[in-house]
Amino acid sequence: MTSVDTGDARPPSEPPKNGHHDLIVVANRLPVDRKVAADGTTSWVPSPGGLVTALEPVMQRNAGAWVGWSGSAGEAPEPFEARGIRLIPVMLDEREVEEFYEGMANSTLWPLYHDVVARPQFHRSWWESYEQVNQRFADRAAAEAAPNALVWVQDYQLQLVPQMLRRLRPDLRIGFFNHIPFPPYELFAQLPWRRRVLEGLLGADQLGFQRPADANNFLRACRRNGLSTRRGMVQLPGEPRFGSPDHHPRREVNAAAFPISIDARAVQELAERPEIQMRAKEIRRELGDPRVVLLGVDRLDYTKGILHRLKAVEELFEDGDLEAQDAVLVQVATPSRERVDQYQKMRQDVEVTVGRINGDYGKIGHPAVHYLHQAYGRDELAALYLAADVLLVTALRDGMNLVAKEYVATRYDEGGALVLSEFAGAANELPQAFLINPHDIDGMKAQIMRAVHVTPKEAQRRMRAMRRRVFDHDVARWASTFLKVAASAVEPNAVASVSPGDLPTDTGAIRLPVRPGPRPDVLDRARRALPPGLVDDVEGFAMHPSLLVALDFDGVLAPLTAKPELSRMLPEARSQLGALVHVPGVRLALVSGRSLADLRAIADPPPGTMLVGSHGAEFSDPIGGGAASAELDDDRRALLAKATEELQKLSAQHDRTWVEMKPTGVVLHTRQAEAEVAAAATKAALKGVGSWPGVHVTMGKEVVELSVVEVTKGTALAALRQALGVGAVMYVGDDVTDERAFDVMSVDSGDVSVRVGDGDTLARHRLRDPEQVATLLGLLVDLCRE
Ligand code: GDG
Repeated sequence: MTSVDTGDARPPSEPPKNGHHDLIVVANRLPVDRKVAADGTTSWVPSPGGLVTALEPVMQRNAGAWVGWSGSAGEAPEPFEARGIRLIPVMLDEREVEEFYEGMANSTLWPLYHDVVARPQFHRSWWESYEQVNQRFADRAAAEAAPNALVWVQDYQLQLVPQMLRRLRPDLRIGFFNHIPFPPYELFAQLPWRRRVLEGLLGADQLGFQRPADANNFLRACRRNGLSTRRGMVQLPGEPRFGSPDHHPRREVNAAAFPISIDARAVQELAERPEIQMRAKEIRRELGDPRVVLLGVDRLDYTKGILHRLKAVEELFEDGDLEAQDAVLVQVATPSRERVDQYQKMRQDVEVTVGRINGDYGKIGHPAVHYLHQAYGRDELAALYLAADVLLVTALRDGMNLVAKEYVATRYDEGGALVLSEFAGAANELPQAFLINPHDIDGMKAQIMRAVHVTPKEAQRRMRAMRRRVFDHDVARWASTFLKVAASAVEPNAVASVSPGDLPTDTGAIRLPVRPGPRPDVLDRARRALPPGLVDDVEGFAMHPSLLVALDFDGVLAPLTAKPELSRMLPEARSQLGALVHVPGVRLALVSGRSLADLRAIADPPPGTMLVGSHGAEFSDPIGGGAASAELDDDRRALLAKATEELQKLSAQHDRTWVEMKPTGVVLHTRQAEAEVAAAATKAALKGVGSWPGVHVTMGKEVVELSVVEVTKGTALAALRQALGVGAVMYVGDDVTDERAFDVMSVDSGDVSVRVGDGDTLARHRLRDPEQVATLLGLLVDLCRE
């Protein structure tokens, strides 16, 4: 029996008096800073930071209370109201600021949780201070909370509060959200107090993380410490009952991903104000009307990859890809944690680098980098976002990164381009950004230049998809989703009053649809054979209770051949699909440009696989095994007949091309023709039938598809998702036509998109060949069977 102590079933020796707030947020900082004016008067101003930006609207709407530190050492002010929120200050003395805040929080946990990009320091006195301060926050929240209130504890500074609070007030429902990543166990294990941290967190009913991978890391840490987990629920053994061989019933704690967001509408409304638009124009003028404005907005923090970004930009100036006359980087670096050594060192490095770039590449009146070590108002930030052609988010590790989402929400004009680190949580949701690995300087340079040169149409397509995601999943939705699941947590006292034998199978605890985590050896093996980022995402994907795995056939499951009729699925892929199709909750589909009949004959998939042919115009009936295709009205049928006739004529004039007829379209194949003939035939088809009204063109590999109904693999995938009501989708494709599918992947954090082979893509991951796809399927089978 493990001795993990989560504060269960321990009535407080002296129950504190109940307060009267039904919703309490407990966070390290209050959402304000105290400003002292020259005449000595004090006022409170909103303070910058992701957390404040995220929670303010929710708190205002719920008339809740916020328990936090005011930001200055010494006596805490009395509770007060600011921006419609009841603020309850907690005191930190000078030593606690050093040991709890600058020490344990910002010099131990922050670097440890951000992949150790700086070296974490471990000091026992800091830990003691961390415990003391956490207790103070817990005491204060316990005193303010109404009976059965919901208390939402925020972030890594307060990981012990849930357990402390549960001991003081077993009646409360407790949620905890971690704004920063939760590290892989191999790193977390460095923490001398790792077990205490786990116990602290497990005092909550509901734990929220930014990405599925973070929730998984947490669940794995629990397992490594002797707890069992099932479907995202950590199972806590109960306390022994006094004088009885029984135990109190166990409690279950759920850990899941709740990616945070922004108040997108408010951000857009600000950007639409005429004075902000004028200011944006003025900023460009003040910068000397350059052709390209690159922008970075970050707290000056080593996790944000500012030095990596500067290196890439410096090399672009050096290579002549950017010229200081017509390109400029504006870097807003908001002062942050200025008393912490690592931050001082980092500031020096950034400033030396900016100085060097300007010395080498600036011109009189045209510095290459405008470096602004200042905090700005939201108005000015909005104008900067509007003025920027490209926003650079190059974090080495970032829980989410709200700046990326703010930029997207600001761009109501659907302009601008986002370069986004794949190590920011936001990359899970915004795969249409120009994704980069900030450690790969050449790759980052190439992506920055792609973003600089993107056509307005392409930029608009990407921005539109990203905006859809950010507006659909805004902060109100984030908060209400989290609060809803946290609020539905079982009342602990009620559970504690029944004996284990009486417990219903469903204790009423929140059961989020999450599968248990995999064995580490499965993942280690997979990481040797597949890109590690893909393995992480698949791990999160496999946790959804209902999945759709959809794959193109040619080039994905079967190697490409000169003669398509000879295509065969790799045996390894077939055997994995055969296993996958039997996993409860998993639906399997092949989505191909081939006609349905052709696909069925050539692919010969395991029974139970759904088939989508002709790019979505035909689909098999998943239950009955029959087939259906889009119904054509008389006009369309006539159009198709005319198009077929015309294309057949054209094919007759071009050697070794041929025409394939499909129920809703007609296809010109040029694969076997001489290159020049193929090009001429393609051109003629596009200029001719392809330009007719009502005819929709899809370009494939050496095929021109002309359809009289507008279907794409994208519409097919969206329809499948809706019809099956699945939680997350994996799509693997190799062709330009598959890009339409990647484009509709509702970018739900669980979706996984994979492109096989080269070529520009919207997919988040890339694999070399069908052999690797088979390996990926094997991983998925392993994860789903766990
Ligand atoms: C943590 C996690 C996670 C910045 N400079 C100014 C200013 N800001 C605002 C931005 C944005 C916020 O601060 C920064 O949020 P981020 O998400 O980018 O980063 P962190 O501060 O590190 O936040 C992060 C976040 O928590 C939420 O969970 O996304 O991963 O590290 O809103 O606009 N705002 C103003 N002036 C500035 O100069 N007004």
